[in-house]
Amino acid sequence: MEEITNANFENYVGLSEGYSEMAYQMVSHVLTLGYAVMLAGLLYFILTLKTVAPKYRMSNVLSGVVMVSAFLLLYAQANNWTSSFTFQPQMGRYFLDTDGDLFNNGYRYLNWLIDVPMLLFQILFVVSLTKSSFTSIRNQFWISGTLMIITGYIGQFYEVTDYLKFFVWGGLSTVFFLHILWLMRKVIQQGKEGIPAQAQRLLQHIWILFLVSWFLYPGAYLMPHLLGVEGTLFSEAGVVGRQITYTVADICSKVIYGVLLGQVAVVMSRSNGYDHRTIQ
Ligand code: RET
Repeated sequence: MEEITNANFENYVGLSEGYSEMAYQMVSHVLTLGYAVMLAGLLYFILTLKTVAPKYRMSNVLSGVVMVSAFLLLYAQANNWTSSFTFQPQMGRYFLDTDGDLFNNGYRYLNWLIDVPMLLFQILFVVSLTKSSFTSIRNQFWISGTLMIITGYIGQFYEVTDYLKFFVWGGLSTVFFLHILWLMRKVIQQGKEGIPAQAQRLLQHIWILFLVSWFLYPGAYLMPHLLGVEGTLFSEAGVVGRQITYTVADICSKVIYGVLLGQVAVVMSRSNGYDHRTIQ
């Protein structure tokens, strides 16, 4: 096999078996869906800004920041896919284009570097903490969020060539991830105290959405090694599965999360006497 060193497994599959038309197009389409949803989300968060009282508007603003950065980076990620593989008519499949750029999921990680702290801060503008300090939670979110991503970013370069490094960096990243989960649980528990029942229910849904969608990211990191020691997903099915997993996770953790937080803010605004339906 030619030497492609620390490349992601998408390149190894593209070099050996190549991609069928269906696998190649599914990845291309799901990546396109990803950035299109971010632009649609941006429109939604701008247009709903006035449905919440001014003190909650930072939540919409942060969702807007997340949408712009995700749109740009996912656009780059989608172009990276189409420029890395080319159709070979004699084989009827797509193969790695060895003249150009290889495919790398790193664009996503750099996007998370912006979005993860924003998504974590965002909830602090909607809920009120009863016991913990805003600044302390914000700083812990920021530090653990950044370290979780940087360690994972390094680890992903070794997913094919050095399992030890891959699992050690991934394990380190998981420690920071568990810290974030613990903090978020605390924020949601405290946030539920003394607010209307409808807002409490929404916060419970946000917690479940958060848990499920954030766990998809480490799942995608492990994708080439899932199902058996050899990794049955070290194949085009794994490649398609990984990009679908990332896109579902992105839509849930950025867009649906922002929409639900906006709904909590609407309920809270109304209970404080701000109702956008009756404001001229
Ligand atoms: C990594 C590396 C392997 C271990 C763990 C990871 C966790 C990643 C997470 C990413 C969340 C990203 C979000 C982005 C939204 O814009 C880095 C894959 C635990 C939880 C929410």
